[in-house]
Parts: sequence; structure tokens; C-alpha cells
Amino acid sequence: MKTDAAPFRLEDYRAPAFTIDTVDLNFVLAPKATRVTATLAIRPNTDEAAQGRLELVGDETVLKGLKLDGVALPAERYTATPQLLVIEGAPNAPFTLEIETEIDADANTKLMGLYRSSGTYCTQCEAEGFRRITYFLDRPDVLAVYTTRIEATKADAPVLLANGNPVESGDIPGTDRHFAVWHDPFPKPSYLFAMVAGDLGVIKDSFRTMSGREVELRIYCEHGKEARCGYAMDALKRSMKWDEDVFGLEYDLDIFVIVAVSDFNMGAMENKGLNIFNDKYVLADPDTATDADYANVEGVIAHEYFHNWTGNRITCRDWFQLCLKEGLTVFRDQEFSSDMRSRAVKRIADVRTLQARQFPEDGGPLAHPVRPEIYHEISNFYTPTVYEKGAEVVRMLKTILGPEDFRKGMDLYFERHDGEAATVEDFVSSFADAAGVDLSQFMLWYSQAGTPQIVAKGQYDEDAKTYRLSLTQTVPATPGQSQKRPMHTPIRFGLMGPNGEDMGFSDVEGGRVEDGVIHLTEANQTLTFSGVGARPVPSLLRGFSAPVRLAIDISTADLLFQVRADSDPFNRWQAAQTLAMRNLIAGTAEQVAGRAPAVEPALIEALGEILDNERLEPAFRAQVLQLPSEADIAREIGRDVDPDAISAARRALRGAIARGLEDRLQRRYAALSEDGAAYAPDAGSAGRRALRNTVLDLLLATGTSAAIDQALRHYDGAHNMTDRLAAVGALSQAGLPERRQLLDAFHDRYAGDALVLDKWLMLEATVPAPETLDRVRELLRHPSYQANNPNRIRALVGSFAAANQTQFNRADGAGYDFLADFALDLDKRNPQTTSRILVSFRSWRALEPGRRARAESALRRIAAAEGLSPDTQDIVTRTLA
Ligand code: B3K
Ligand code: ZN
Repeated sequence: MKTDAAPFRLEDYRAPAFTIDTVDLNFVLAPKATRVTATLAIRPNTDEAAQGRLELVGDETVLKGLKLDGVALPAERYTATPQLLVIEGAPNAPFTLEIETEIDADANTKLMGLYRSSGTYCTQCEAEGFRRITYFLDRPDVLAVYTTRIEATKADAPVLLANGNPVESGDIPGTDRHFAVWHDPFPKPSYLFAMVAGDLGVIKDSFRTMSGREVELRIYCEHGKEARCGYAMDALKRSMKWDEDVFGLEYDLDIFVIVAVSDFNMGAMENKGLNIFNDKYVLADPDTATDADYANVEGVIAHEYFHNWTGNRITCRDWFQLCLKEGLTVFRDQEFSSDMRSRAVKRIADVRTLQARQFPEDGGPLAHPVRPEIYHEISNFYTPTVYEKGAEVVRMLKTILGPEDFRKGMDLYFERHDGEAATVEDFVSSFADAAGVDLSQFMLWYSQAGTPQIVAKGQYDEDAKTYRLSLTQTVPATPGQSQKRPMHTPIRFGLMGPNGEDMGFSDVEGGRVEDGVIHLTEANQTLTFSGVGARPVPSLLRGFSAPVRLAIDISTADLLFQVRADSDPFNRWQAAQTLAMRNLIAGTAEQVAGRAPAVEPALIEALGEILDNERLEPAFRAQVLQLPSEADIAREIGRDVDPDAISAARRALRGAIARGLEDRLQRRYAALSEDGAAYAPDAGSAGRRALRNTVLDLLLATGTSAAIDQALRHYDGAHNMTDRLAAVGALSQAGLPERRQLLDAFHDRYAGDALVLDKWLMLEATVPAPETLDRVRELLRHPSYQANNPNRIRALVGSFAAANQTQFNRADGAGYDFLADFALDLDKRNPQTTSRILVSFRSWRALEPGRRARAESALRRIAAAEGLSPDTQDIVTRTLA
């Protein structure tokens, strides 16, 4: 077992003894026995090569032939196991190695390496899948130029694709077979290799780059789904233009291809010139995709495209540097979506995701730095910390440097490292050098795990007209890191005056304050602002300028003032969330004590004002009206969590808000109901739907039969997926019996459409009712469920575990036992998807003692099982540690 082996450590990095300059691949495709011939031009890279020992890694790899410089290698010169090919006496001079392997793509349920999805051959190589195709120096610092020849029967695979540009294709005379050859001139690591072969539909378009080159664009999908690819194509062209406009980055091949497949472990993959996507992030039309789906398609298409520069042209030296491409590329896709849509609403959505996914990781047993320093299984480090916190770190760099110096730093990074495998140090040095600043303290953001806690206290001196703001920062202990140092944390802020506008100040002492940003660098810092005309309401961490928890001693009245008047829309939303969270935490304690919770009437009034404020965009108003989730509340409570009490408190507050605002909600619903309007996926239209659907959802919290009828009518009257799903979702989440008729109707309407049925599976799995676990078990045998498809698994079991707080965390432990049984079975077929789902156990120590004990015993049962995959063993071991 790999996890019993020594872990990989950043400090142990050594350049490879040999490297590979060119790779020529020949795939002869056949379902059970594909033959791959890899011809590698190898040369010594370090002094170590003189020892003549060449080690190429494999993974379940089957060797069929081996030649060195054209001569078959005698058996005594090498040893081959499924994991390793070792050649002794390798020349200390350039040589050619020809390796022949055989692959059963049909039997590959791990979906790493070469596999088949609905009959189409496809590959997934990041991080360590290429070794499942051939023995290789499968590490990102070995950059080679690839030429790929693919041969298959014309009937099975009329479409033959690989990285780069097409160079040759044709029939193989006298057979029913044909071939194609692709050449990628840009040196790349093996994880960016891809090939696809199958019978697929296609849409085509083109893009003229800023230097005037015409690039052919193609999106392939299952036949019959071509019409659903239009939005993805549009998003691709906008991404290409945006990267030119904002970063000066142009596409570099003659063709850019996207292939949508239905069996995929993650979202998508940025293989050079040949992105392979989970079809859920390509296909969209009004009848089958929600507004959120459209936004996700746009964001993921952009993300993978942006990797062409941040990840492909400049790649990672080793897997510890993963955030170098992922954090940066997430930052870039977030900025793209902000420019395409509403910046404020996008920021709120991104921070919600960060707080929902990354904060619990950072606060639990799986916490690790943005750049980890040790791993057993790299697949388990494609985490919210590497991605989302990694993006926040780039965002802080921009805040600290300002937009001009940030851009200069990016330019210098490309200038210095294009064509290289780089490190986080290379990246940060580019900014330090371009802007002439010292970023050594900032580097701690990459090495210290844990969400910093910032405590702020303000005091106004009426006579002296000074405002003292004291700030402390502490970074909590995390696995393997007990001592932490203070970090350079940018806090964007304003001092709100009585009329709601920010007040100026004449001077500030105690720290660097520039362009509305406090540069917090010490553990304790007190800033004294002078010339402050009136008692300010401090608006701190505007735009969520750092990924921290902020605790501020601020009154309800001041928070209400922020909700009404803060010029920063993010903090307006944050103030409403903070008020609601205070109420929900107090309400949970009341529930536990068996008392009726009190609701703050001023909060209800403030929400009513936001609801009716026509100067605010509807999407923003919808965000303010959406209370913190049950998981958010659990995270804030942090210990002895009782999910039933949280759920009851949240229901009580929603009920009070809905009753308090019922008339206004009804009027707003009516005003937003524009009958007959054709669907458009733009942000403005989506925002109006979001507000109307949020209003409907709140109205259902009144529990009245009128509201239930309204939801049923909403379903019948819907002319797009967003509205239809909103009605079923609201009834399901309210746990109302009427949900059954809509869930069944929804299933029947979309029978046979797997991606839409995932929404149905997800709704079934997240109903907060005691019968849900049995329903989930029953659905595992439903014909619409496919036991080996990651999308189906995540929709049903993944959302049960991650998004059904009360039922996964049933007091009797049945939810935990179910997940353990499920994981033990799935682990035999798909370890990556298994370990991903098990992450739902990460906050088990924060549960009340009864649930905690039951979760622990389920985890221990998994840990004790024989033959666990390295992925699952690693997650379970760390979760229990
Ligand atoms: N780079 C891929 C993720 C690969 C995950 C491998 N386990 C998608 C992305 O982040 O763009
Ligand atoms: Zn990525």
C-alpha cells in the first residue's frame, strides 16, 4: 500500500537524472486490448545519470515490448512490474527507448489513464494517469514535444483527436481502419497529454487572435447534443478575448478542441489544445440547465482555457506547487466572471463557496497549507485550500500591490518562465521584483495552514476627534504546525460617517494605511486615525480582502446601519449575514435548551427594505435574503454541534421573516412575474429569476396552503429549468409532502436525460426528513442511477453526505454507517471519487458526543478494511488523526 510507504516531501525535491525531449506515441485502439508504442528520446539530465539506472513509473501497466536504440533489450537488462520499469546500464548519452504496452480501456473504472466513456476512448492524465498508458518519467518537470498517431476502425471511431495541430490523416488501405497524426510543438509535462477517439457530434467556430491568426474552435459531444454546446462556444470565445484584453495573452495553436464526456472524475481538464470536460460543464439549454449551470459552464470553460498560459505554457516544477497553476487560474476565472456578470454578486458567491468548503477544511483534520509540504496521495490535494484559498492569496497580492504593479508582476512572470516548470517562489519573486517590494512575509500565506482570526476593537474619542482601531491576528494550530507567525494581511476598510458616506481622516499612526487598505503585519497593531469628524462605524474587510475570520465588537444598531448604508456591497451583505448568524446561534442554543427562540424585529425590517430597494440589483437582493446555511451555522458554532437544533433554529428564523414580510414578498413575487418573457441566460435576467425564486422559497417558510399552491403553480408555469427546479427544490427542502408529486413529475419529464436526473437525485437526497436515507438506498437500485458514473454518485450519495446536514448526521449514526458501506464498495472501482465523498466526515470532531462517537466508529471501520486504495486510506487516516 502506497500510504504505508514514505510520504513525498517538498524538501526532498531533486531534478530527474534523465529527461525526455520528444515522445512519439502510436495508439492502435481496440476495446479490450489497445496497443501503445511510446518512442522516447531520452538524455542524461544530472550527474546521477552516470550511474546508468533509469527508473520509469507505471501503474497497473502491462509491458509487451522494449527496445533501446532500436534493439530489443535482453531480459537481464531490465525489470518490469506493474508499478516500475527499471533499466540498468542506461547510456550516459542521448538514446531512444521504445516501449510497447497493452491496455484494457473497457476495464478501467478508475477513470485515470485510457478509458472508455459511452464507447468513446478518452484519457485523463493529471496528476499521475499517464503512467497507466506507458512507463514514463511521469512528473511535471519533464517537458517533452509530443507527436501522437491514433489508429482505429472507422465505424467505432470516426473522430481521432490528440494534443496540438493535426498533421496527417487517412485510411489504412485494405482494412476498415483509419488513422490521424497530431503534433504539439509546445513542450509539456505528461499530465497534459490527451487523446480522444469515438463517434461524436461536433460544433465548429473560429476566433481571430489579437495578432490576426485564425484559430479553429471545435466542441465535440454525444450525437444529438450539439445544440446544447452553443453557450460553451460563446463562453470560449469571450474567454479568449478577455485573456488578450486583460492579460495580453494570446492562444498559440491553430486549433482549440473541447470534448464533453459523461464519465469524468472531476469538472474538466486543461490538456494542451484538447480540453476534456465533464459534459455537465459544457451542455446547457434553457429547458435542461439552470442559471447556475450556465454560470458554471462559463466559469469552467474559462478556467480550462486560461490554463493554457497559467499551467501549460508555465507549468509546475512538482505537485507541491499545484496552487501555482490552480490558485492563479481560479483567480483568473473569477475575474473573468466578475467582468461578464456582476462583480459584487460574484464576490459574494465566491466567498460563500470559500467559507462553505475551505474554512471547514482549514479548521479540521485535513488542514494543509496552500502549498502543502508533504503528501501520500496527490489526488487528495486538489482541494478548496489549493484552489480557492490559493486564488485568495493571488487576490491579496493584487490588493497589496495595486492593479498596475500586479499586471507588471504577471508580465514579468510570463517573460521569465514561459516554457518552464516553475515554483511558487518564481511566481512571488516576479511581483517582488516588478514592484520593488519585499514579499517575504507574504510568503507565509503559502506555508501556514489555518484560517487566521482577526479581532478588531474600535474606540472613538469625541474630544480629540481620534479613532483608535486595535487589531490582533492569530493563526490557529493545524496538523503538523503548532507555531505560527503573523502574516501580511490586507484589510480594505472605510470609516462610515453618520450619513453613510465614508469619512476622511487627516493622519494615521501605528501602521501602513494606503488607498483604503490597512496593511496588518504584526500580531497586535493599534491604528490611530486623527481628524475623524464623528463616531465612525468601521467597515472592515471590504470585498473580503483576506481569507480570514473577523470578529468585531459591533452593535446590532451599527450592523443594521451597514446593511442599509455601506458603500461596499459585499459588506452590506456580510452585515446582514452577521446579524442573521448571531440570531441563528442564539436560536440554536434556545432549541437545545427547549425554549422558543426570540427573533430580532429590526433584522426582519432591514431585510424587507433590501427586498424592496429598487436601486439594488435583484441578484444582490436575493443573496442578502438567503440566510446562512445549516452547515455555515455548524461551522460558526464549532463544537458540540447538534444539526437538528440548528435546522430547527433556521426554520424558526425563516418562518419569522416570511410571516413578517409576507405581504411584501407577495407583492415582489407578483412584480417579478413577467409572463411569457423568453429565456436569456444573462446576469440581469438570471438575477430577476433568483430574486423571484428566493421570494417563493421564503414564502414557503410560512407553511400555509396558499404558499404550497403557489409553489405548485410556479412549477406548472415555469418555462425554463431554473424556475422549474426552484419550485421542486423549495418544496423538497421544506420537507413538505407535496414534494412527492413534483419530484415524480420532474423525473418523468426528464426520463433518459442523465444530467437533468442528477438534479432530481440531488433533490431526493437532500430532503431533510427521516425517510430520506431509505429513499437514497432505494435510488441506488433505480434504473436512472448508474453505479459507476461519478456524476450520478456525487448527485445521490455525495449530496446526501455533503448537503443533508440532519440526515447524514442522524443521531442514530445510520447516515455514517451507510456512507462507510458505500465507500468500501466504491473504493474497489473508483478510489478518487470515494475519497472525495469521504471528505464529508472532516468535521466529525465538532459534533456533539453521541454523533461524534458514531462518526468515529464508522471511520474506524473503513480504516480497518483490507485492501483500501491509497486515496481512501490517506483521507481516512488523516481524518482520524
Ligand atoms: N487540472 C484539473 C484537475 C485535475 C485533477 C486530478 N485529480 C482541472 C482543473 O483544475 O482545471
Ligand atoms: Zn484548474
